[in-house]
Amino acid sequence: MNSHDLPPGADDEELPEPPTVEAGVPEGYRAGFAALVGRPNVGKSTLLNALLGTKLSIVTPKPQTTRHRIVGLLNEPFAQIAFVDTPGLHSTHKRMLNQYMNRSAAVSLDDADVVVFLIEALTFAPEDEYVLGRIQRAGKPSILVVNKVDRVAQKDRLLPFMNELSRRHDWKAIVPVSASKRSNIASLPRLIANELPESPPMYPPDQLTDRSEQFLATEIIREKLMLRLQDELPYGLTVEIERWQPTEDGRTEISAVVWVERPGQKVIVIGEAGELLKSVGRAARLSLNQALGRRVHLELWVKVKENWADSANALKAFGYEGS
Ligand SMILES: Nc1nc2c(ncn2[C@@H]2O[C@H](COP(=O)(O)OP(=O)(O)O)[C@@H](O)[C@H]2O)c(=O)[nH]1
Ligand SMILES: [Mg+2]
Repeated sequence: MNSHDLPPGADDEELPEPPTVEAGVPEGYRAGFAALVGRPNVGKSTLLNALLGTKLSIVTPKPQTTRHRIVGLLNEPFAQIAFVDTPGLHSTHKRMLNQYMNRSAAVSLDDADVVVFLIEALTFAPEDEYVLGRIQRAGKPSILVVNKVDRVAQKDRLLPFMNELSRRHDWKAIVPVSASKRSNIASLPRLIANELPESPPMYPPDQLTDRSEQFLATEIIREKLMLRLQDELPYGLTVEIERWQPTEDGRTEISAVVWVERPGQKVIVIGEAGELLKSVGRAARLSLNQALGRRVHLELWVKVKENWADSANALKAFGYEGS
């Protein structure tokens, strides 16, 4: 993934010296990957959206909302930072889907130039300890972001907390923030860029993400479902785009399937008189209009595939493959 690394054989004698400064790139310009890591629910996706100033990664109050790795690109005059939002690293590997999520987070850590480790203010749980262990083994420059400081009533408790953590690891910086209120995040791009290699940009400057519109659409629909469903059900569903058809008048017709694991779940997702699914459809359509910058027509269907989250074939078919 480090596309700015020199290709193999770049030191062969026949090859001309690579130019040290690319045309149009200011001296000292940097580019690279910054992995956002932390246990589920610490606010990684919220921070990514806050830094990009746009909603890219879905957010719900439920842990393990993010299932896929997603790259969000921040272009600054001095750097291009490719933020990698990851599913939270967690130490329990219950199902095949969870293993995929953990693998995907671990790969991001291995591929990163710099690690941004999020924790919640005044909390350092065993799961945080687990992630810190992974970071220390990865041996990358790391920045500690102490999130959700808006929830701390006694601000004087923050400093001792951060002092304690500063002794745990050789951090490049420790930054207290509130991702959801976007407070104190302005210094982060510069601190992160300092740890990136000097390199021309890796992606075109107008690109926001490495993911397709179809992918973003499935994520938005899943977010609206997760926000409306209780208990375990949000973890038993996934969304697949069945039809994606631009129309002559500039709209996009989208037909998507919500896959659940059991017939009983289908009844719940549809809701009484179809109300729940209708409300998900409405909310998703509004959000899609905004995300895609054009009007969409959205149709949702609910179908059952028994135990898809534990089936290698189903996971692959639904896009949970590789990392
Ligand atoms: N109070 C507060 N809540 C936050 C903050 N950042 C994120 N959250 C909430 O924490 C929950 C999990 O956020 P999310 O970004 O999905 O966490 P992730 O699992 O690490 O990606 C959501 O309900 C967010 O609204 C913050 O700075 N302050
Ligand atoms: Mg997330």
